[in-house]
Order: sequence, then structure tokens, then C-alpha cells
Amino acid sequence: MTLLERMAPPEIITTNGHLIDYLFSYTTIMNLIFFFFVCLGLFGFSYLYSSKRSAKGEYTYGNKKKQQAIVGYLIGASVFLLIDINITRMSNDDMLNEFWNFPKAEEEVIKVEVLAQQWMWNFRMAGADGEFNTADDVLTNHDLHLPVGKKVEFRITSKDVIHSFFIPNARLKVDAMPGRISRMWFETTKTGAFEIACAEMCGTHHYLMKGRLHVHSEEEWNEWYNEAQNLADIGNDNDNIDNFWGWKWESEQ
Ligand SMILES: [Cu+2]
Repeated sequence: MTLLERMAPPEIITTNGHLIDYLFSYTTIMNLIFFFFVCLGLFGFSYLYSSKRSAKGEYTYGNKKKQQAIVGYLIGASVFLLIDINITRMSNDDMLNEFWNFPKAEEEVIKVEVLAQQWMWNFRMAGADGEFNTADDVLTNHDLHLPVGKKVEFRITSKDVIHSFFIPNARLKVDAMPGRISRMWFETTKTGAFEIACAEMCGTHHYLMKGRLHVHSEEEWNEWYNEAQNLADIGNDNDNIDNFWGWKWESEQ
């Protein structure tokens, strides 16, 4: 693996992950452009007004108002408008139109409940009855299995401290907080195995909260899901609070 490949961001596996990369690229490029102008001014004026080329230094009482206005307001305003305001505008558009634009109730969505705990990820999907918190729920730890080409919605909470559910390949990260349900969604576009991480320092074994996201083809996933449901009866013990942490899924939460 070359250095450039190592520095490249993780492969994008969702329909809207590129929006985040675009924001990063835009910020970097705009900063490079302004950095170039700052260097041009710094080195240019150093050259123009070096001791060889100009008269001896003299005391000055500052710039005239007009010069101040041009330098101060023009440069300030262009940085503010091109970088600050534009990034705010673009990220707000992305938030409202994509990341907070959750799949509608009538759409086909894979629903996943996530419970973070020190130091593990618990995942829950509804079984054949489509209801959460029933005996046929499909539970997994660390590993999350999803089909490709489907919208997936997550409801995330925590059992103990604040964690952060982070899928780098999806460019998404949402805090998992006790007593509160956070939401997140994406649509998968690629099969494979990808990393899930906790992005909030949550205790001594924080590093152990490394999960795996497996994106399967639809047939493969169906096979896994059917098999997992058969196993569910054994794994789902209603009296065992450690296994039975789910909640009813409400369309507006
Ligand atoms: Cu954590």
C-alpha cells in the first residue's frame, strides 16, 4: 500500500457519504487559495520593500481610512462569505435534505436498534412479526449484518455512559446517550466488511468497542436473517434483562 493510498479516506459505502467528503475538499481548497494569497502578500511585500529597494524606514501614523476599508473589509468579507457562510449553507442543506431527511413510514426500511454499553455494541432487528421487543427479535453483538441497496434506519441509545456510534465508511457519527434515543439513517451501496467504532472516550476499554458492519447481497442477507430468526428463540430470554433491552419502534421518535 502506497503512502497516498494510506492517506486516502475510507471507501464510501452509502448514497450520501460523498457530501461530507465534498465539504472537506471545499474547505481544504478554499483554505489553500487564501493561504496562497497570504503568502503572496507576505513574501511579495517583503521583496518590494526590502532595504535595497526602498528608502530608510520612517514613522507612520497608520493607514488612511480608505486603505483600511479596502484591506480590512474586502479580505475579511471574502473569507467570511466564501468559506464560513458557504460551508454553513452547504452543511445545512445536506443536513435538511439528506441526513435529517429520514425514510418515510411507508418506505421499505431496515430498522435497527442499537444499544451501546461499556464496551460493546448490541444490535436488534425485528423478527418476522415486524415488531420490536418480541421473542423473535434478531440480536447480535459487535457484528451488524445489512443488505446492500436498502435504506437502514438506526435508533441508538446507551446503557451506561455516553458513547458515539461511528461508521467511517458511511461518514456518519451519532452520540449514544443514556435516557435518550438518537437517530441515523443511510442507504448502502457496496457489499463487504467495514469498521464500526466508538468515537467517544467511554472508559478504560473504549478501544474494545470495535464492531464490524457486514453488508451482504440481498439473497445472502435473507439467508442470514432467516437463520438468525430460528436462533432467536434460544437467545431471546424475556426474563434476562441483558438480552431484553429493546423498545417499541415508533415512527416519530
Ligand atoms: Cu464507547
